[in-house]
Amino acid sequence: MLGLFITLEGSEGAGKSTNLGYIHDYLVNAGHDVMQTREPGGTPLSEHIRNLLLGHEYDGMADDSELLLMFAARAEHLAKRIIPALTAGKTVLCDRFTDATYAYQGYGRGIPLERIARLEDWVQGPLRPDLTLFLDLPVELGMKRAGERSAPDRFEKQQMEFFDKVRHGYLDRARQFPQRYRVIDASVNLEQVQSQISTVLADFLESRK
Ligand code: T5A
Repeated sequence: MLGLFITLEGSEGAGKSTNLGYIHDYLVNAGHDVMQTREPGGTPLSEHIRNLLLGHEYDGMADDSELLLMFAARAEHLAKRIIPALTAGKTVLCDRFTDATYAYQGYGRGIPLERIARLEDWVQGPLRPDLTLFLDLPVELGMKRAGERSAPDRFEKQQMEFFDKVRHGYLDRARQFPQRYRVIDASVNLEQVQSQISTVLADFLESRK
């Protein structure tokens, strides 16, 4: 693999969509050929799975179905877009990846983490992100921001307790993988969030020279 694999994570309302363009432009200005994508999604089949996962048609789907659909979407995404882009030397910028599965399906839903790890190894082999930016903010503030933006999807309809577990999951993983995780304080204003992001990206790109 030649290219860099960068993922962006955050709990609900953390500002991922708001900051993706900023990160994309930063990388392009630094001379990178960037392939921006998202999960679940990123290919026609994976986007179809995304609609099944986020829509309300299958409210109450079994936790294991949800988990396996996430990995089905990911397998397709890796095969059709992520691995070809990395192999071609592109920098892949992905809005959520497997850390979201650990946080939502593992810590949030309570699926054993070892089960997720087995699927991760199966679907990804040794591939892991080189850098993961986690936009962190208190759950109440995130829900308030997300609520002001749009009607809730199937995940956003979860209770506060669920999102507390999700946040705790991300922070736990940030402690487990300090070499690739960078926690950004997303509770502050946009300018301050983007200043933290640019510091992290500058350090990371410097370390890869
Ligand atoms: N999922 C995903 C799993 O359960 N398992 C998995 O394996 C994967 C891959 C879809 C869902 O799928 C789940 C997790 C998710 O629930 P998504 O499409 O990434 O994932 O959906 P969202 O979490 O909704 O993410 P978005 O990027 O759409 O939105 P955000 O991060 O919630 O934030 P954004 O940018 O829309 O901002 C929310 C509001 O806050 C404002 C914005 O203007 C916007 O109105 N805002 C700020 N306001 C003040 N100060 C700031 N610093 C602000 N930053 C943003």
